[in-house]
Amino acid sequence: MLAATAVAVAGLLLLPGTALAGFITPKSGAPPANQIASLYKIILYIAAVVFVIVEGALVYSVYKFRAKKNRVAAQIHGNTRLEIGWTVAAALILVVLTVVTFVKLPGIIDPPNSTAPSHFLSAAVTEPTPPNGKKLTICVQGRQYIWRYTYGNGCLNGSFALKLPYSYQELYVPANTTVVLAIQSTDVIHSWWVPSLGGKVDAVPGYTTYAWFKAPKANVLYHGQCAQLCGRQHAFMTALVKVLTPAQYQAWLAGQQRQIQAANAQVTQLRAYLLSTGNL
Ligand SMILES: [Cu+2]
Repeated sequence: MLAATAVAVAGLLLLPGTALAGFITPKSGAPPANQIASLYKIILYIAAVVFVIVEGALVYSVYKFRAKKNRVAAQIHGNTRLEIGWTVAAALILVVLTVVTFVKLPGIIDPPNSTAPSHFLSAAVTEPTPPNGKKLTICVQGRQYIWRYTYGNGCLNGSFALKLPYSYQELYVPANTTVVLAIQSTDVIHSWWVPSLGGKVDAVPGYTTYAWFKAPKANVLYHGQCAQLCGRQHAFMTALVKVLTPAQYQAWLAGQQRQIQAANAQVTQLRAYLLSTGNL
């Protein structure tokens, strides 16, 4: 029974690229999610091998040395060679995991260059920067219970003064562009997470945290979810990332800017009317 379970679990862990992919391994599809998933899988597979060996030895021993009537167990005091052996083996596995992790870490932390033609890209000092310095910075603001995205340079300091375009819930980005997110919160701690694009990053009131991703293909929609219990409607605090071609992105941004300006003008007009008629 135990052996069957061990074999089943091992089989489950080692099945690559089946319907179970993404169930026990992280989602991927774009950097740095791909690098995170690859490091995760290496560690998972090594752990799976250790699991099978340890559980196999246990099941074998339980069966082979099971109690029989009137049988007296031999009393054994240690086995130096065996004990040194499994200590060294365990230490070696840890060394391998450490080396692999440090080799793969830069790919997760450091953003790559944008490959798209990128006249809308800019550089800043405090955020992760690709080697060629070209990136697109978008400000993400978590609030109970929706994500707000502000586009354009200076979104951290002058989003209202500069009348920068913004959108809610759905984030629009150009493909093949290193997008750096500057993440903030206006109320409680939220957590930005689009599993197929990268790791989780908390949105903490009073702080700015950063994340980056580089979506490879246009016309793809990525799904995310606030990953920090932030209140009653936390479950509805979803995020969508819509990847466009750079040209589509430019057009969308201009359109969004126009619509916001038109809506603001309308509100101003309405306000003036209500004031003049004594209704406000
Ligand atoms: Cu939240």
